[in-house]
Amino acid sequence: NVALPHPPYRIPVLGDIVGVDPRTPIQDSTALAGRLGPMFERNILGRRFVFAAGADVAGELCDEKRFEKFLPPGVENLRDIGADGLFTAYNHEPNWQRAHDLLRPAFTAGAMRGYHEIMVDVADDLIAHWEDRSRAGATTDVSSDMTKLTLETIGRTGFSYSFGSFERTEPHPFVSAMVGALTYNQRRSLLKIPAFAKPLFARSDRTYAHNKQYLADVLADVVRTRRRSTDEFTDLLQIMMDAARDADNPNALSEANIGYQILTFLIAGHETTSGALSFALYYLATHPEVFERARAEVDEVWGSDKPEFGQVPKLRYVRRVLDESLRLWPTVPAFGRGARAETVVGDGYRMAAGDWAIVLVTALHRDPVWGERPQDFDPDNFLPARIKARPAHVYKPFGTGERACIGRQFAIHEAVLILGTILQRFDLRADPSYRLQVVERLTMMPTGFRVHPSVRR
Ligand code: MNH
Repeated sequence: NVALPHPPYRIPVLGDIVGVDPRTPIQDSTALAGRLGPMFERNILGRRFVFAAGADVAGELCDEKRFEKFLPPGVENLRDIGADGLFTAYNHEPNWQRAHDLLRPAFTAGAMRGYHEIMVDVADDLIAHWEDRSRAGATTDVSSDMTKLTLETIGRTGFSYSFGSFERTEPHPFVSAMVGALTYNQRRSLLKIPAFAKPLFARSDRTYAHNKQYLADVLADVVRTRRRSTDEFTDLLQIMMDAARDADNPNALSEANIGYQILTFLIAGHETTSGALSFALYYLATHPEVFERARAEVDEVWGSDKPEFGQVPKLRYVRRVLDESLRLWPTVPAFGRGARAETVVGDGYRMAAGDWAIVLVTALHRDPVWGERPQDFDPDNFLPARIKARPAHVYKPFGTGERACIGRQFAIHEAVLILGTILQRFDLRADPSYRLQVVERLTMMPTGFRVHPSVRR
């Protein structure tokens, strides 16, 4: 068996902790990939992380015959919140297949038609907010606004539940509780805290308990609100509640599991799309030639009308802007793969059944298969001819195989609709001195990025 390369300063017991920053594990690992090659390991306080960063080895790990989804420590910790909900379920847990079969029909391309009007309504809230900023001649924080937008969208489409995000100046406390819980779990996956040091972390443990309780309160309110209502609903929540009442439905979920699905969708359904929109707006605001080309397409396809459902996927160039943003900054930056049986990866790296590795999507997306300057932003990377010229499995923002993202079509419809709407109505000016800075909390998101929106004349 070949040994994998690791960072140069390895210390007994502590491992490769020189340069470990629990705030930026992905960006640090991506930088390491540049020096250590397509497959390498980091040993952090006795915990071993194997990374697949190159296109060839990542492609092997995406082979569903040899590998399956694995929950690395960062994701496994989230079971404390998501338990056997769709995202955090182990492959063998029966509720995964049940929830997947039950909810899959609500996520087909055609099903997006049913969400379109609500998505347009939420877009109107964003427009009104940005018109205010425009009138005031003020800037606005892009990630914070995109989070308002995507949280409202998943709340209203999936659960007919509004968080009133645009009526608030501060983020909804659901968002702060979620960010706190995600950040805590990311740190906990990297730093195993020895017993003697536990008291030092008592305060952050208490804050976490608090956040977790708040998330539970929100989910209870979502269910209570539904039970009180006499209206008719067809949303995700209703699909799950109706199945639970139907004794013949093999996909009926327990009340507890429905709760885990609600939290899973409220979190997975907004945080990642918010990041994707924020990165795309960053590139649009800093690449005037791309902005003009995208706007010309919107003008041609939409004119000044509100978009009909079928007009959204016609924005081919805007879609390429989104795809390219998710290439450079895949907002779910890594996923775990476990070997189904003993196998050999790359140049002789042997894995036993159950051994696992992390596909480092950030590094995969900057592999030399992406050209000589993979760090450059170029939406034409997603022209059909260029896609065809690349090997399979080199673009994985939505994961892979059976456990890939169920919300992919939803995210793409929402994001293209919003980017089109912004291009149609606003000029954007970014502070020229801003340097992209990215925060990690298992997901990635720009921070401190503000634009000055002005209503287009
Ligand atoms: Mn989503 C799984 C990325 C939007 C709901 N999502 C995944 C995975 C990736 C991913 C990667 C697989 C992770 C793994 O293998 O461990 N998701 C994204 C990105 C966006 C996104 C980059 C937006 C951009 N996701 C959404 C939206 C929803 C959603 C929107 C819901 C409305 N995602 C899920 C769920 C899963 C998932 C649920 C788990 C699916 C499963 O395991 O069956």
